[in-house]
Amino acid sequence: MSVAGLNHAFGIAGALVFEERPEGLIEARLASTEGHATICLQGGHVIDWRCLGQTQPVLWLSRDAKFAAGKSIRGGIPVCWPWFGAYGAATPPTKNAQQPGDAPAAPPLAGVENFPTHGFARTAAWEVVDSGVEHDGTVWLLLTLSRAAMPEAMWPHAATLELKVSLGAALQLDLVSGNIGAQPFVLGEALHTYFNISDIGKVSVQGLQGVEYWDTVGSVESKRQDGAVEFSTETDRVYINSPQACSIEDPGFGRRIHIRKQGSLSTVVWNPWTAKAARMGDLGQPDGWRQMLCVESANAWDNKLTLASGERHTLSVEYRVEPL
Ligand code: TA6
Repeated sequence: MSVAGLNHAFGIAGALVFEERPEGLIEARLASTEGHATICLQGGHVIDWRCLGQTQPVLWLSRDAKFAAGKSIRGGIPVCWPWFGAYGAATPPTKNAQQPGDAPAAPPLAGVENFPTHGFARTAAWEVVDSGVEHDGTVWLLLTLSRAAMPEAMWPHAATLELKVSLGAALQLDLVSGNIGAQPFVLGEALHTYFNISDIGKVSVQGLQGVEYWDTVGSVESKRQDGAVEFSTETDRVYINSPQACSIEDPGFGRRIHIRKQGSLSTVVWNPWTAKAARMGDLGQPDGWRQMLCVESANAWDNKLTLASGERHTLSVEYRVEPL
């Protein structure tokens, strides 16, 4: 649908407008009395969120981010679906390789070596379904990834996927997966959120004390979190069986970012540090990586989901900023 068509059908004066970026991608800009957010329709990808009282954006977006058709955008909130990480990786390493999406004992799919990391949803064209403003001024946008946009060769399952983004004093995302086929399938997912922070050496993640995690830097090891998560080297951890809330404490920006979730049993904490950031090349050289921290609400590794025929699953997360 064209920008004009989208604005005619779903635009809301003073609250929601659709615009085309110079590179041709279409964005939805949400505005409430509490803040502003921008969503790129490609990927259902929230790329910006600024809230009242905060001079610094809450989400990090790489200055090297590409806005090209079919390219993942570095930053914001990528939607990882219908698998997390490399397709078919044996995660955790103690289990046999389970092809995400396949019912147990299904034959492996052809061409898996080319399947995109973190699934295809974040680079696919999503469609607008509905929009609205609540009585409290919360503005929301409902998007869907149609079955036609789900590559059959990678995902031979009858699935539905919707994302509702709600902007009020908090930012809330509801990712709803459905199995409309006759067979169960295994699903991995994450809202892979990049937070804008003052400096990776000055922040911590609170709330994961005592939680078991897979440390995936170097050889994969199972460990247990001792105290707050602090950063002094490449960090890439999948906290499992962790439904609880957590928060990012950022004294440099004088704020605490609360992350509250439902329907998510995994929390992924990631910062690439120097060497991996240099290899990735799109984190804003030379040290853009110091201003980002991913805390991702997921169902991954031990917590992959099996959706039975007719079943729906919602992963919800609410972000809220509190001044310190
Ligand atoms: O969620 C952490 C992670 O899996 C890291 O290992 C790193 O690969 C990151 O995601 C970014 O992945 P991407 O495919 O977006 O480059």
